[in-house]
Amino acid sequence: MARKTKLDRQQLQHFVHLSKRKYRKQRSALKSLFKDDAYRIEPDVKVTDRSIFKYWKTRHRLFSRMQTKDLYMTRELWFSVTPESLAKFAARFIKSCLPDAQVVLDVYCGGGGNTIQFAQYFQKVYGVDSSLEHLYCTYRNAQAYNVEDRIWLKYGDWPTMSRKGRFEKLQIDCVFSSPPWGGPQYLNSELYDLENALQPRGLRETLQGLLRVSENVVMFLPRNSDLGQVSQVTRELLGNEALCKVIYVKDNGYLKGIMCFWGEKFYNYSSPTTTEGPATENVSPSVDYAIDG
Ligand code: MGP
Repeated sequence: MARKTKLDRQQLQHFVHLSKRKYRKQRSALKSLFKDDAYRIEPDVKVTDRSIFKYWKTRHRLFSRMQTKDLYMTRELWFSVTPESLAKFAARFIKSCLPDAQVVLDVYCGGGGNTIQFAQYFQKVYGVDSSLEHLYCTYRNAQAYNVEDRIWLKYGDWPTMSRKGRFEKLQIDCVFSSPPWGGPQYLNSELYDLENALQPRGLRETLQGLLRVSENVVMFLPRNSDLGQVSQVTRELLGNEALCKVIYVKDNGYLKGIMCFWGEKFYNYSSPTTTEGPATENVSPSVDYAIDG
C-alpha cells in the first residue's frame, strides 16, 4: 500500500492555527515528520528499549489495528497511550450518559488512543498536546481508523491555554484528560500523590481548568491514586455535596487505572436493571458499562 507522506493543505487545517505565520517553525517541523513518515511502527520488529518491551508485547491491546494499518508511536507513547478497550469504554460510557453531546475535548491527547475512540461516537473532537510529535502521531493513528476528518488538533501548553480561557466559548459537551503520570515509575510509591506527581500541574489546578471548559469532566488517573485527594479537591472546587464517580478499569483482566467522572449526568441516571426508585429528568435508559464490542 502506497503511503501518502506529504502534508496537504486540507490536512493542515486539522492542526488548528498551524497555518498561521507565528507557527511557521512548527509547521515546517510537522511537514518533515510527514515527509519522513516518522515514528511508524513495524509491529513485528521487537523494540530494543527494554523499559518499553512490556508495552510492546501487548501492542495489539493498545491499538487493535496494529497489524493491519500503519500506526505511529514515540517512546513516551508506548507507556502512556490508553489501551483501546478502555478508550472505547470511556467514549461509550460518556455517550450513554450524555446522548446529545457532540463536541469533546481531549486534553493531553498523546498518541490519540482516546481521541480516536471519541471520534467514533462524537461529531467533533478537539485534541490538545504540547508535543508536535504527539499531535502528528494522533493524526496518523486517526487515519488508521478513518476518523481524521472529525478531529481538530491544537498545539500548545494546556496550563497557558487554560489560563487564557481558550476553549471556554466553544460549547464543549465533555472534556477528557489523561495527563502525564510521570512515567512507569508512578508505581514506585504505594499511594500516588495527585498534587505533586501529576504533570504538568497537580489535580486541583488541572481539574479547575477543565471545569472552566465544561461541567462534564473525565480524567484517567493511576490505579494507586490517593482517593482522599480526589474527594477533597471535589469538595473544594464544587462544594460539600458534590460527587465524583470513580470507576476502576481493567484491560484483559488487569487493573490499568481509574476513571473519574465529575458532572451530575454521570451519576444521576437510573440503572437499566433498576425497575423502581425515583425517576429524574435526565434519565438515560441504557448506561453503557460494557468494556468490549
Ligand atoms: P503501566 O501500569 O505502566 O503498565 O501502564 P502495566 O502493564 O499495567 O504494568 P504492571 O505494572 O501491571 O506490570 C498501564 C496503563 O496506564 C498504560 O497502558 C497507560 O494507559 C496508562 N499509563 C501509564 N503511564 C506510565 C502513564 C502516564 O505516564 N500517563 C498516562 N496518561 N497514562 C499512563
